[in-house]
Amino acid sequence: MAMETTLIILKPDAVQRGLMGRIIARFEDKGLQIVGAKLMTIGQELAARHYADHQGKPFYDGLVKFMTSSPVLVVAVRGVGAIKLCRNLMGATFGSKAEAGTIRGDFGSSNSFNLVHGSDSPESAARELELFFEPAELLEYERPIDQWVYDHSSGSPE
Ligand code: IDP
Ligand code: MG
Repeated sequence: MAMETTLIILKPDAVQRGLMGRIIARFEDKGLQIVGAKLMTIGQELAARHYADHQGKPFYDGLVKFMTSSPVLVVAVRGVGAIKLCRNLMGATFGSKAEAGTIRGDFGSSNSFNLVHGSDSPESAARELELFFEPAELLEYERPIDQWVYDHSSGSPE
C-alpha cells in the first residue's frame, strides 16, 4: 500500500453543527496525519470545478448551493492507503444508510447534508488537492508517533 494524501472537506453542516473537532479526531485516531487545513467559503466556480463529474445530475444544483452556503474546513490527510481508509471512516454517501461507527452513520441522517467529502481515487485526490491547496500549503513533517502507527520493520511503513 502506498503513502497517499487525500482531500477531505468538512462540509457546511459539519462546521455549523460544531462537529469539526470530533470529525477531525476520527481521522487522527486512525493514525492519519493532517498535512494541510484551511477554513474557507467555497465560491460558485470552485464548487463547479470540484463537482464537475456531477454536473447535470438531479442533485447537482442543490449540492452546489449547499457547499457554497457557509464555510467549510478543507483538510489534506496523509497515510498509507489514506484514500480508502478515509472513505471507510466516512461511511456510505447517505447518512440514512451509513453504518453506525462511521462519521456519516454516527453524526448525520440526511442524504445531502452528509458532513464530509473525501476523494474517491488517487486521480481525484490529486485533482482535488490541487484545486484547494497550493503545493507549499501541504506540509512535510515527521511525527515520532508514526514509529507506533506503522510497522517499519520491512523498511517501509506497513
Ligand atoms: P460521495 O460524497 O459519497 O462520494 P457522490 O456520489 O460523489 O457521493 O455525491 C457527492 C455529494 O452529492 C454527496 O456527498 C451528497 O452530498 C450529494 N448527493 C449525492 N447523491 C445525492 C442524492 O441522491 N440526493 C441528494 N444529494 C446527493
Ligand atoms: Mg464522490
